[in-house]
Amino acid sequence: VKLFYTPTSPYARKVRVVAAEKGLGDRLELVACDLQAPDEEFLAANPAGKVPTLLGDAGQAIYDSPVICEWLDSVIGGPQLIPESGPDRWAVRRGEALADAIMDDAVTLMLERRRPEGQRNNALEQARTAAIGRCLDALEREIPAWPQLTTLAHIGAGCALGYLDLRLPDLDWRAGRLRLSEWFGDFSGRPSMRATEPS
Ligand SMILES: N[C@@H](CCC(=O)N[C@@H](CS)C(=O)NCC(=O)O)C(=O)O
Repeated sequence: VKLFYTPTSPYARKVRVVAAEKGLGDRLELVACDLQAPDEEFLAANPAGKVPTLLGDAGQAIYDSPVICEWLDSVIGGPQLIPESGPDRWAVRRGEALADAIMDDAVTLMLERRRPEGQRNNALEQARTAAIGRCLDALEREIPAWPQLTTLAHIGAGCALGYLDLRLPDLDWRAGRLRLSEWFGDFSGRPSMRATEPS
């Protein structure tokens, strides 16, 4: 199984943590991508040219990160990260979506901030910052209600928070969110999280 990724992509990190938690180990071949100069094999696999993109052993391409995570969870052995049915399934999928929303807004905000002064869209930055704050507040409320196991929701949340630390530390996401801060402190010590820390 081949994974096209970049070391700092939070979506790719989510997939790498899922693979590690599933015990995929060396069977996951990591292929670092240059998104400014994507190579042909990568673009043939995913016409959108986004990481993460996975190529299965039979050459089948799988994207984007929610689909890859579900695929890994269903075809690889190891602990189940997405409950099969019942209320827990929807709590986990919703938690995953919440984490993905933080990643989407954080990437948008980071790119906007990199634009030259004068071309930056302040209204957009304010709206995305406010959305990140609301999603973090929801995580602070919801995390205690998630299944008491490692699930895809926990992995997504861990990767989203790690990305905020990397790219938007000034947002100070821990302020006023004690439970989430403590939870992240524990969760980021997992071997799967430590092995995938953005460099
Ligand atoms: N919804 C996608 C988002 C993936 C994504 O936006 N990846 C970024 C890197 S963090 C990317 O590949 N950007 C390159 C581009 O948009 O051309 C997923 O969950 O996989």
